Amino acid sequence: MSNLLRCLIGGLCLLLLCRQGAAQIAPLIANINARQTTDLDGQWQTIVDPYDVGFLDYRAHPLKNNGAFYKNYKPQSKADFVEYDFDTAGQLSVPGDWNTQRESLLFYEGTVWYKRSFDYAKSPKKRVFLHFGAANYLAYVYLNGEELGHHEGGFTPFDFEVTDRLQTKGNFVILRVNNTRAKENVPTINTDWWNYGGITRPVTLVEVPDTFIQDYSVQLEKGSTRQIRGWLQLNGAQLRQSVTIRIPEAGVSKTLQTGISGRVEFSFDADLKLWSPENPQLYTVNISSETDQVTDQIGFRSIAVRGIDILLNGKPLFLRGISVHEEAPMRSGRAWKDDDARMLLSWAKELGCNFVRLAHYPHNEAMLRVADQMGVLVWEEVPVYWTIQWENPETLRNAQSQLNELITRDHNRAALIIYSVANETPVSDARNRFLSQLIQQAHSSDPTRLVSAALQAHETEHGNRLSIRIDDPIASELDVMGNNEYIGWYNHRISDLDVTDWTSKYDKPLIMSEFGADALFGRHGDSETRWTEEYQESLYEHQIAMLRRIPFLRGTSPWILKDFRSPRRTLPVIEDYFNRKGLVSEHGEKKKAFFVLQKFYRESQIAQTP
Ligand code: GCB
Repeated sequence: MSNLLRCLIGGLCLLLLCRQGAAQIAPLIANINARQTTDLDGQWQTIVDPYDVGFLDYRAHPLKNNGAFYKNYKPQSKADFVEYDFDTAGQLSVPGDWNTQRESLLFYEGTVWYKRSFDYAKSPKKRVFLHFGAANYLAYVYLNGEELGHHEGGFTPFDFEVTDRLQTKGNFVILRVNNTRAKENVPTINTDWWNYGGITRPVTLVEVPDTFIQDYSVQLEKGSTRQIRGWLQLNGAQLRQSVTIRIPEAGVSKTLQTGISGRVEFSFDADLKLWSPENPQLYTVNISSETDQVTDQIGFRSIAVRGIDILLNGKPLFLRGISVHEEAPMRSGRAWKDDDARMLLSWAKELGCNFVRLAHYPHNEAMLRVADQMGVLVWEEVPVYWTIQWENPETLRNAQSQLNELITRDHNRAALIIYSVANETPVSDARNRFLSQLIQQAHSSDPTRLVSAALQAHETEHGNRLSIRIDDPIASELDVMGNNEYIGWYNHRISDLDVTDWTSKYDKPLIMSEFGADALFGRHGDSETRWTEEYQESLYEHQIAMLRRIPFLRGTSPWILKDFRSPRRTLPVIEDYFNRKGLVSEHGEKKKAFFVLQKFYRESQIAQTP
């Protein structure tokens, strides 16, 4: 085959790896923290632009002249008309949501422009990528007055190659970040969480060699506890190379050859100490090619389902979980750093958890890294929440792209065992088709993990008993069924939990992915008085008694670890725009129900210890 043909095929494969519809966006680079990076975090100049005057002219056409804010144009004479100025505008911290940094922005939904200047001395023969951990929701990115591209979806990473656009001095990067809700978006306009806007995760310049290791998977083969199966993808001009995978502590060293598209797949045996919540063993894995090398910390464990059981490393397991929103533990706003992850997961551990459900969208990467280190199993989720536009192909493409970015970022994390593709979505043919495509995508992109969704079962009354049957057509395609129920809060009374029976049409494990009740920390009363710690405590007691009677239950993740902000929650004094179903208040105070769940988990742990 001629070299020209090889290059063409290689180039085509790389193009296919780029996400559809966002051609300017570069393929994601795995494990950027192990790369040579320059962080662009800190104070950025910002302009709040509710009418998008820096983006559209008064006829709503895109601005191309010097009035466009991304040009960062400065008056050339005293008569020059320029109606914006980043240099004298206010600042916001990056990473960070804008809502909790400035009182006037708490409820703000619209555009904020961000600008940051930097110098950059690029090493010869290196390529540079501008990487964003996340920006909610829509981000247009410009460098030195030119558009790099845009990204949709508020919770996943994206990057742009800037190798040929960087100057040694005086670069400026500008973003238009817009968090306006829209029906066709993912999520759609209606949610029960705060629509935090801004550049909510770190911004980094990543420097890599001309041909670099773009991504790799080093994981145990599904169902195996000793066979490693994986692949590696190079990016650049020199796509055929010899590459080596080394795990020194396990005595592994394998040298392989990439094909014309820069990819190689591999499979070999290794004698490994398996990762588990009790022993979160991580191995240093060195991956090198002729032009590049990268080191990761990877744990090896197997996760599978057999009938109604979930098997971790071949042994049945009960997932003692808790649902978590991505809100900082002891300050306001979005969580994004290691310390946040460590504190949230420490609370989960104190509860006795071996599992967390990261609801309702992809959380930051630090959460996964810290879960790997602390030994906490993870359910990750895409924001296909409530009523998405099931018939809209653009909405599906958007959900697929967010799922793809999530899988690409986290597919080497041992902690991650479940991808959830939806939360409380009403059954219809269009919804079933939509979810079916996401389920297939998750299974084919990452065959080593389980796929779930938080469903809602419906009940019938039989005399004085309540009967609930899990019978959702999409469940037949899931590995694990999730189910949310609010018996004793949104429907029925707490005492009805004592007469509720569960059945399922499917021979599959169930995780009760939500139940709960709101309680304001420090508000007391009897167990029938709403909003009190005693009501919440009683609901947990009766829920747990009911859960113990579900034969196919293999996990729980009650709603929720900590009180979180939600614009739906308007009740003065009690809610004040917080969902109060937390077991911990927004200030870290533990409510009575915390200790009820802790007791249940301690008992389950003892029952499970061999
Ligand atoms: C649910 C949703 C969750 C809400 C929760 C609630 O069913 O999945 O996002 O926050 O109920 O508190 O109502």
